[in-house]
Amino acid sequence: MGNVLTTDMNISIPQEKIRLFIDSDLEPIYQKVIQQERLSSEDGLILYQSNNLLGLGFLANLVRERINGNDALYVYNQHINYTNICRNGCRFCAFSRKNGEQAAYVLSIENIVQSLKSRLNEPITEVHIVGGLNEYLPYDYYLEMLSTIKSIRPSIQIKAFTAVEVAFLAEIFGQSVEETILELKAAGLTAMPGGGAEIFSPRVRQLICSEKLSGKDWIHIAKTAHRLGVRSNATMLYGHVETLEERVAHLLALREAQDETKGFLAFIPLSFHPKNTQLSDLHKTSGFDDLKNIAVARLLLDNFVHIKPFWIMVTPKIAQIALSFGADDMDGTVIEERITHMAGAETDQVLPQMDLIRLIQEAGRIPRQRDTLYNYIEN
Ligand code: V47
Ligand code: SF4
Repeated sequence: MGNVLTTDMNISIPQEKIRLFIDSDLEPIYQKVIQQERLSSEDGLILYQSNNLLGLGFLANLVRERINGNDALYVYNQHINYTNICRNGCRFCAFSRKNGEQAAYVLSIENIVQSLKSRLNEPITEVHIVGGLNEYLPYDYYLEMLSTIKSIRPSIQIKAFTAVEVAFLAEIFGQSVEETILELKAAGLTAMPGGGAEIFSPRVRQLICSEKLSGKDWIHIAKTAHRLGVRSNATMLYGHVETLEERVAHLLALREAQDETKGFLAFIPLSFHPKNTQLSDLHKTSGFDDLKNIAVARLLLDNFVHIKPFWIMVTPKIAQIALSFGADDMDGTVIEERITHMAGAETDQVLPQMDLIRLIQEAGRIPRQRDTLYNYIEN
């Protein structure tokens, strides 16, 4: 029986066991993975084209355990979607409304204060804030939102405003992206969420979000934030009109940016939810594709430390299984998420901390509470 040395941790895996998972298409990639060689775009396509889900998971898990050991992270957080009024009309979005339209809303600073105050008894460490591109809000609204949150809960970390919102604020208030980020940071911003990346391909953007900033601009804003000391996340919206080649190109563009700045904290694949959108004739993604996206991301994004399934979108069950397919982060408790629920997500609004811990433990991993910047919080 031949043994193969798999990682620098000197784990040896019997050949027959490997053959259970790895077929001839994946064999060269397996060799690269154990040599810790960077995968190419051709490798990425082979991975996406493979239906050997267990093989993909086996490979991704080797990398996951090399980077993250047996830990699985979660954060105690709260979401606030401050407005759904948006000048864009992305075809995949069920959340946005035009000003004056039925169900259009803006949360006042007082509403946000109430929402935070109602949960002061919970050990929330992060507030996650995103909204539409609302031309009717003054600049002070954004700064006041951040500083007021900090005054109510000084230790809370604020992960707010995607690159799309930052570009919008800079544009409509006539200042540079740098100035905008620095002012938000001074008002209390800790990090930026990864939304708005969608798929970088201009072809896809033209079809699904023609008014949104380009993929190149999204990356430019993320890199600018990193340069100014604001870390951020990265996402990819999959399961609509994109090709597998376009998914690979998206991931490699993120990898290139990360080589440059090391500023991305985590990558989160977002599964498209079609209900109530202009693309409602498309199907929801399958659990198979959800797990495949986690595994391929883990394998291609060799310079990202954390891969996070968003349980609100893929369900807690898939997120739990994803912990064996490359993922190491369960996101968080999430309270009051609107964007995916407007698009037909049937998941709950809240996953209590005890449930997150149980899901992680049942998956054979060690639960670790983290903060926004991925520092461990000892309980
Ligand atoms: O930018 C919009 C996506 C994003 C739909 O950084 C949709 O920790 C699926 O970015 N179906 C917002 N997705 C959510 C987001 C996010 C979520 C969780 C964690 C983090 C993080 C970031 O949701 C949008 C867009 O890409 N989205 N509509 C839809 N129908
Ligand atoms: Fe507006 Fe964002 Fe929805 Fe696009 S995805 S319409 S930018 S809220």
